Amino acid sequence: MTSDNAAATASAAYRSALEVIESVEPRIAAATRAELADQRASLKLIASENYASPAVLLTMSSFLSDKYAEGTIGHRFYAGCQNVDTVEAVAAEHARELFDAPYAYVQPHSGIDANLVAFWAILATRIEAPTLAATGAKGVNDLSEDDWEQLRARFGQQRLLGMSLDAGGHLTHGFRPNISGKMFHQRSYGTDPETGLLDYGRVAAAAREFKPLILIAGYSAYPRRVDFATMREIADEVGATLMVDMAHFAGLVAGKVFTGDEDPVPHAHVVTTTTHKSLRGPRGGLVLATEEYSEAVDKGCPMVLGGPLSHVMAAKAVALAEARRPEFQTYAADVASNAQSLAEGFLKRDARLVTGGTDNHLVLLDVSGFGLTGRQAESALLDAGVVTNRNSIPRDPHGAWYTSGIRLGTPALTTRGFGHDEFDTVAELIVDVLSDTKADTAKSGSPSKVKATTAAGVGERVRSAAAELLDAHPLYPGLELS
Ligand code: DSN
Repeated sequence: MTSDNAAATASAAYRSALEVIESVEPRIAAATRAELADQRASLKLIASENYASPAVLLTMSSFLSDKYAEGTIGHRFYAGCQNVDTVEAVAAEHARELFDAPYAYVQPHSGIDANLVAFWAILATRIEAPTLAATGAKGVNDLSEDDWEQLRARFGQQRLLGMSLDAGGHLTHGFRPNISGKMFHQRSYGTDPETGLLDYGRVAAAAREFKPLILIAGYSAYPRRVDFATMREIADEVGATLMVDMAHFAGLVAGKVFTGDEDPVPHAHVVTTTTHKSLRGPRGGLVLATEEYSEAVDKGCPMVLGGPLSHVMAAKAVALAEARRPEFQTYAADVASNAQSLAEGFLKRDARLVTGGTDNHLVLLDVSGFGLTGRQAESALLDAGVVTNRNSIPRDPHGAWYTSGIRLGTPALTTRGFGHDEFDTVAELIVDVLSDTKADTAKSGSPSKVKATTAAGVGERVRSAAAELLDAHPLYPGLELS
């Protein structure tokens, strides 16, 4: 199909679907149309968002949603799952081939779910099996209440070492308000106070002292690459399982930007990811594992997951098939080189970046130099049509809610076709807004709780400059809803 034909076919499909929806609940049809209009009209720089293809999006609107299929391929708790088996097997096959992984599990509904499956699988493989052997039980169903009590006590004493939230780690990596910080005794490793970079010597020292069951690598706001071979050496030295959460950079792994020591799959025991960020698939998660952990991962549903979303697994299969095409490697390389252009655009305008730059898909802008908190900057940028999210920076004086940083990523706008010049202009527009935004600190002693005001006319000027860029790179070109 040519791209013109594909756009015409997708337009017809969406128009028909919206007509059907409109006849039942017009407000939902209207919100769906409005969301496309909003996304088309804004500079989307949220590092964890992207635009999936019409093929991926359309795959989710299907009859597969109507089927219950708890369990796993060929072993379901419901009858009549042959088509779901096909869908799950095709998605898993694409995931294994794309990432060169021995085993893939495509059921998780999100990245947090994928991490829960991984935690359970690691506990089940590392702790449950020896305990089962000691009790003489053949399986989990044979365990007595006393055995379970012992297991719970043993689980409670396990340790997790992950990257701290303010250094760029994720809340599921042991942050207290998340279950990961409650299931495990938790400790974090940070980054070097001078450079903001990961210091593997310090990670190793923390691992030697803490002796975690699980060492987690991966991040959601660290703008640099990670040496997973070294992380594996550290894990092996202390007998830990290396779990890598590649939710943010799975697209760069799939697109062969991260290879060798920077590809987590050959080094980690278990790898988790979302499918909707740089991987550009539907909203969801997946887990890759070595054979040793595969049996326990396969029990993710119903152990910690609700029934699989078969229509989303189908869309994962379509997205993973797209990611296996050569053009996805070009896309991934562009995501990384565009992030460099964005970083250079900030640096030449004297803005401060955490770690001084980037070599992945995101930059972390320290907005304290503009006299703003992350929350004030996020809000001023949103008013000018630039969608970002506030983010802590290492040792952030304003904490995780107000923050001192803005996280910006290139995956979405690269999908729209933005290149180096456009990202340089994006940096210029952001610096314009932030330079002309002043916090009203006179009203309160705390700069974190007050509003900031952008000088008159700046928002309009930036909106109009952004509109020029966006018009030149339309989202879903040729797709018309009316
Ligand atoms: N929502 C993801 C992100 O923005 O990084 C993390 O859960």
